[in-house]
Amino acid sequence: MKNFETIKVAIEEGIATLTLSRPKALNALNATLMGELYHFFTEELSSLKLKGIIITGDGEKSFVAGADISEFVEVKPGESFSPESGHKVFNAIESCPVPVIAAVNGFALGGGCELAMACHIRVASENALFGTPEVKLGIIPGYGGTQRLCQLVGRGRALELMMTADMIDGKEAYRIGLANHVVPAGQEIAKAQEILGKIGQKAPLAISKVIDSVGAYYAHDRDGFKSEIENFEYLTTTQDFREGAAAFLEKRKASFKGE
Ligand code: CO8
Repeated sequence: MKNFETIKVAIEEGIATLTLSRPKALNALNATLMGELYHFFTEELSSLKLKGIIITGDGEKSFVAGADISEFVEVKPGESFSPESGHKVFNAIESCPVPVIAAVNGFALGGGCELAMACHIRVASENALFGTPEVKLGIIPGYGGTQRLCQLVGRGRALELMMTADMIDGKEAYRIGLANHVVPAGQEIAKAQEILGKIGQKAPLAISKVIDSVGAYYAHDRDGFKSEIENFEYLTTTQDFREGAAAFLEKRKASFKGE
């Protein structure tokens, strides 16, 4: 695997933990980190045969404190710049065929909150702080956050969070549905591992098609019901489908091969 400058990768029992590591900038997303994330999800993933991925931030203080604001000053007055390449990175995470869990420790602000939202599941520590402070900088969330926040917490709460730039802690994020779980500080990775352990016992191709079918619900250019039918039909041709049914009837644990 490529040697990353800003991401520490540890793989154990089929679970890759990606620790985003720019501690001096509270793990802010600079161009290098975004490029490395994209590389992992598009170039490395398929050869790794993973059961799941956990994304977390280095240190106790921060998951990711947003896009790297120091890179904003490179934009000349009167010029615009596009967050489109960032969309590609987060879309690659969202459509990843194996489950991706954000283990949110500390600040998840701006692009950090957006990154957590692009993951399939969010486990927040009690001391996590989520927020979308972009309007304080004269911009709006630009990595899909205006859309994904609505999907997760509904229009009213999303508008309030984006317009006030208020931060909310892990318990509040859980209460409004932004986080799937809230756990005492330091237990977020263990909780994410526990969830991936459960998912890892199920048929991997079926898991990937759950992700794809749910993705189709939110994609404006896809018919979700049609995608479900196609995915279902495909899964009935797999060996795992035969194994799952046989194991049930033989009252034994299924042994899935992802084939
Ligand atoms: N970018 C760059 N550096 C940062 C960032 C950041 N987002 N956040 C923190 N840092 C740096 C600080 O500059 C500081 O560096 P130094 O020690 O060299 O001065 C170091 O990290 C520690 O930070 P603080 O001293 O500020 O720590 P505090 O505990 O006092 O405060 C906060 C922590 C509240 C997190 C504070 O640092 C802060 O408000 N950070 C900025 C948060 C923010 O506004 N994030 C949103 C950024 S915009 C965004 O994400 C848009 C996404 C879409 C972009 C599309 C682009 C194409």
